[in-house]
Amino acid sequence: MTADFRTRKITHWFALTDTDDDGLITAGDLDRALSRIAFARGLAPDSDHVAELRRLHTHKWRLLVEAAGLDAALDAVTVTNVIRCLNTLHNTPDEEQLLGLIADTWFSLVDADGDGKITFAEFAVALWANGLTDLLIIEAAFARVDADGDAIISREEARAAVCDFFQGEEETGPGAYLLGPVT
Ligand SMILES: [Ca+2]
Ligand SMILES: [Ca+2]
Repeated sequence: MTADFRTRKITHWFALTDTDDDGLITAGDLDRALSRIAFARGLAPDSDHVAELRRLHTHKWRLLVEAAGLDAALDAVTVTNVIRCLNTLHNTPDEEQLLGLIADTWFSLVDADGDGKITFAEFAVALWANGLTDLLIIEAAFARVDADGDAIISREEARAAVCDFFQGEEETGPGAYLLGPVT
């Protein structure tokens, strides 16, 4: 039986985030993801900006681990852990808080010039760092997130897309294609 669309999206996100393919997301995976995007953006690894992004990443990691009801000292989660965690949180205020934080962290990572808008170029760099290199897929993903079609992803559009990615069941939702095609 094919899993529901929401579960498939979460599994897709997990596979992209599990950079060394060992079936676990560790703090190291998040750190590698951060390093890739910092590299793609030309940021110095020891810059204050990267330190701030790393702090946000660590905070997000702790929230996820704690929300999953796991030992806060745990340094690895499986896809089963993540799905159970997100199912437990589904439609609670804690889910709103976690997804809001994920959306804000994602926005800060992607908005390279910090002007509060994500351009197509900024978006493409971020998806490229996530392992998505097909320009047609990146264009389609951008168009879906840019709900009002002004060629800019606003904070609100980013938040709507991230929330839809982790919460929505609709294959036509604004976040459904955020990380490319979901199998
Ligand atoms: Ca920008
Ligand atoms: Ca827009």
